[in-house]
Amino acid sequence: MRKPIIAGNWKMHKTIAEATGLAAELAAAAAALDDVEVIVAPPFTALAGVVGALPADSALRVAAQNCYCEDKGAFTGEIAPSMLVDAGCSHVILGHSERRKIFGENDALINRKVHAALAAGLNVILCIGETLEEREQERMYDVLKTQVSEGLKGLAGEQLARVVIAYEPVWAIGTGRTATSDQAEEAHSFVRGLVGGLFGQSEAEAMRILYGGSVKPENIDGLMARENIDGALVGGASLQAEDFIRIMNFAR
Ligand code: G2H
Repeated sequence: MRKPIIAGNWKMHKTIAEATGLAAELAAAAAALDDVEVIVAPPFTALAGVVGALPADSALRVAAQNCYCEDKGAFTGEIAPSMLVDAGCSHVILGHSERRKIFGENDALINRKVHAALAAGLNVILCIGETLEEREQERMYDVLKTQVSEGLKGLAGEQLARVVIAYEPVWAIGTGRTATSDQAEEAHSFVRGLVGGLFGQSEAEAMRILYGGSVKPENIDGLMARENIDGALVGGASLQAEDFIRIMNFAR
């Protein structure tokens, strides 16, 4: 049985005070849910504040939204994986489509980041997903295959166990247009098959694959009902406690 994960990606939203307040509310709700892993990804400036505001035994885990692939050095504006560990993070989101599209990140760089994050002891949420154009040109499977095989290249068993994949079709991100549960299940099942082909059947069975793209309290139920959907990476609907707590509760 794969334990479901509900992760909130706050993107470039929230002051330190707003982030710590929301995290405290979510931590209280997460404490009652021992069958769901709940993760929040505040902006960098709020990470240490959020971790500091949580009770020592909090079930809420904290992720960063990105990191660099070096441990230190002259990389102005970048954050090392070890700095995220120092701030109290347990996870990092890598390869989000906004990083790929707006900041030009490619699979090779993302793979270096995955290795660096895992080496520092972080868990990785690796985002993949096709654009609308790629889907319409029937290149979706090729794109997913490349993103999975390049993103996970060179990983061994123990490291792979600390990776979660988030399938986020780019055309569904922040658009209000969610993939149907059939479309999502089809992609998730394909991705699980890819992991199986690359690493083995038991690794594929153990891999949590989250869906992301306009997840809301109204559509989480249908997504979670599907065999290969193990949770969600939630953007817009993770910014208020009420919606996110409803989503957390649907995932049980
Ligand atoms: C996809 C998702 C969170 P939203 O980016 O990663 O955002 O739920 O707003 O589409």
